[in-house]
Amino acid sequence: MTEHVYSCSDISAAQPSVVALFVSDVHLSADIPATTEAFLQFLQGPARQTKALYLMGDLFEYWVGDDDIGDPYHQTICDALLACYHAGIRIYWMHGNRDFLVGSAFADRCGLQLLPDHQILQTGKNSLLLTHGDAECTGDLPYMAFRQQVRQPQWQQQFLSQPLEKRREIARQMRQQSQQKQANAMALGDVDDAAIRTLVEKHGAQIMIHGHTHRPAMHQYAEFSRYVLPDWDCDHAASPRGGWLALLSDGSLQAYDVHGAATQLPLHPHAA
Ligand SMILES: [Mn+2]
Repeated sequence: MTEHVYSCSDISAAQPSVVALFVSDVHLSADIPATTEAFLQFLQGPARQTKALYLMGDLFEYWVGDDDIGDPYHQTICDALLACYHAGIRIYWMHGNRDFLVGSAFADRCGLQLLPDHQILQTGKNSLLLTHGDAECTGDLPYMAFRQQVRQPQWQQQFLSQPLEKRREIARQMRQQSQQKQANAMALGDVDDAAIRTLVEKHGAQIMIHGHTHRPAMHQYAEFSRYVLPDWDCDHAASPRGGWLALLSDGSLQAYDVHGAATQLPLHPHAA
C-alpha cells in the first residue's frame, strides 16, 4: 500500500474559508435521476467554493471498466467533474467497494487524481486519515474474502477481458444480490472498532473520515475523532438524504445536508 503525505498550506486564514470537501456513497446510476441532479447541483454550487474535492468511494453504484466512459450517463458525470477541474478545483478520487475498477482513463477524462485506499491529509493542526471504510469492516468475513479477490490485478484483468455488455450484466446481477442481502440483513455491516483504533494509531491521525457504512455520525474517542459521511438517496427515501463534510481553514469540520444547510452529525462517544 503506497501512501503520500501533503499539506494544506492555506490553513489558519483569519476568516475560516472552505479548504476541502469530502463526499462519498452517492451511488450514482441512471436509475436515480433525483440523486443525480442533487449531485450535479452540488458540483455546480458548493463544490465551487472549495479548492479540493475528495470523492471518497462509491460515487458510482457500479463501474465495470473505463471502456464504459462512453455511456451517455457517464459522459454527463464526467463533463460535470471536468467543469469543476477547469474551474480550478483539485479533485481526488478514492475507490469504493462498488467502483474499485475506476482507472486512469476515467481519471484523465474527468481531471481527477487517484488516491490510495488510505490517505493522510496534513492540515497543520491535525493529521486526517481518509479512507472509504469497507476495508475496516473486518467482521464481515465473506466480504473481506470477496474484497481480497477482486482487488487482485489478475482477477481484474480477467474480468476486464470480458465483453462490456457481459460485464454490465454481471454488475446488474451483483446489484440485485446485494439489494436482497441488504433487505434481509436490514443493514450494511459496520466498521470494526479494534480495526479502526489500530489503523488510526498506525497513521498517528487525530481525525478519521470515511463513508461506506451509511451511518453518518461523529464518533468521539479519547485519542481521535471519526467522522462518517452520509450516503445519498433523493429518489427512494421519504426525505432526500445525502450531504458532505467541509474542512475549514481554522481546521474545524462542518457537516452539510444534501440541500447545503449546515447540520450536526449525531455524536457517539466511545469508551477509552
Ligand atoms: Mn461502500
